[in-house]
Amino acid sequence: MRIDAEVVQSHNDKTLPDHRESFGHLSRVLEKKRLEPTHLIQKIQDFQIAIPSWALGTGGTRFGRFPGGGEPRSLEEKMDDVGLLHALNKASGAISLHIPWDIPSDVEAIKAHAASHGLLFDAVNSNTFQDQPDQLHSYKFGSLCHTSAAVRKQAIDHNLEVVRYGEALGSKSLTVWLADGSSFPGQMNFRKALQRTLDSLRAIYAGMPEDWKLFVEYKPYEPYFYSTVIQDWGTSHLLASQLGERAFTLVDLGHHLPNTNIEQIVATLMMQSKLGGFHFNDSKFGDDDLTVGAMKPYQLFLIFNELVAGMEDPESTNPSPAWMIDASHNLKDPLEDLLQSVEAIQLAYAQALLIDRVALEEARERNDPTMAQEILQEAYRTDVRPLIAEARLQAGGALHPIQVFRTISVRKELIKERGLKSLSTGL
Ligand code: PSV
Ligand code: MN
Repeated sequence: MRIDAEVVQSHNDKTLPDHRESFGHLSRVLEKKRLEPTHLIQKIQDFQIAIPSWALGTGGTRFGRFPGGGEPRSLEEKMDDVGLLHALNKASGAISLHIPWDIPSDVEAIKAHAASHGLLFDAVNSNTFQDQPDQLHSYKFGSLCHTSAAVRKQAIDHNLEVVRYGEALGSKSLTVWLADGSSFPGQMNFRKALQRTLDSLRAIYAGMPEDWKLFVEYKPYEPYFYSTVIQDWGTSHLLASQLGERAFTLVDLGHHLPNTNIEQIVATLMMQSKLGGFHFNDSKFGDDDLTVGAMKPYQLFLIFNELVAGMEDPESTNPSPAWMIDASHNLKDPLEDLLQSVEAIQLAYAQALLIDRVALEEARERNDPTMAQEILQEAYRTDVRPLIAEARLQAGGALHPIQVFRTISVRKELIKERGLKSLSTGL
């Protein structure tokens, strides 16, 4: 299924008068603050957020999986789903693949398919956290950190194979997320495990093309875990620093212990030019992989405050980070959830663009926390939804993506095409 531009436009026509009114009001508010709406719109349109191929189906809890039907059955259908999102929001112009779930059998055909939807290939992801049926050695006791050189070599070779697929498709980065760790105290020699991980990553780094980046994720725990090898941003940063200039830390919002100050981590990494990528999601308790902005929208805004400060710093040498959603959908329609997540990211980004940075710096220099808070909240309390809608409208997207999604019965159509019991590969 594809959504024609005319369909989107005819839906937009119906709500255009209301939109004009609210956007007109917001424009006047912004202009009073000496903010130029067209400049903001351009920035919002340029901000593309990659969709992970593994988030297009139903996720699962430890106790069950309740699929909603019409899940993509192939890589082509996954791209079709991202194409649907992009047709509606014009902000999801990239897909992030996970090998071996998404092996492209015919590279040229896959590239042409992506181009037909206006999609690029973002970071490719390796998987050494599951055993594949045809695999010689098991990852039960780790992969890049494993005590056995043969297991480590198998995991390194897999990562290099992922790079080759990514190269063929036009990706420019590899994301490594490891479930390596231990379940019981005393089980693992921490020092040796970290050293082996560094050595394995060195082999992967050396095998990447010269214009590629390596993103290293961190995560403090998994259920049943006592330790993870790359437990926090500091460990990831240590590895990335030792690997070289093209290795970076990737921040996944769900990979922190409760109440961690993630915005401060972002600032520190950008200061060190080591923030490579971002996985957006939200959580209440652990790595819940919920819709972005569903729980802690103010925290998201504070994170974007640091991201924008870093990106707008003329002296910063941090490359533009790779933006991606990493979520799981258990109750909601995955496509609706992704539309909500993208919008939440855009809202936080737009609000961070409104911050009066000169005044904020002055307040900080004066040690005036009251004013600093006023300045941040002035931006955060501004309803920028009409600005995001206008950015979509001007790019040819929908004023109200979810409304269009529902009115034209996208899920019903997908179920008709793919069946009620179609299953997507992924988490
Ligand atoms: C597991 O927590 C995870 O969410 C990692 O963040 C990866 O990015 C993703 O799964 C896919 O492997
Ligand atoms: Mn992640």
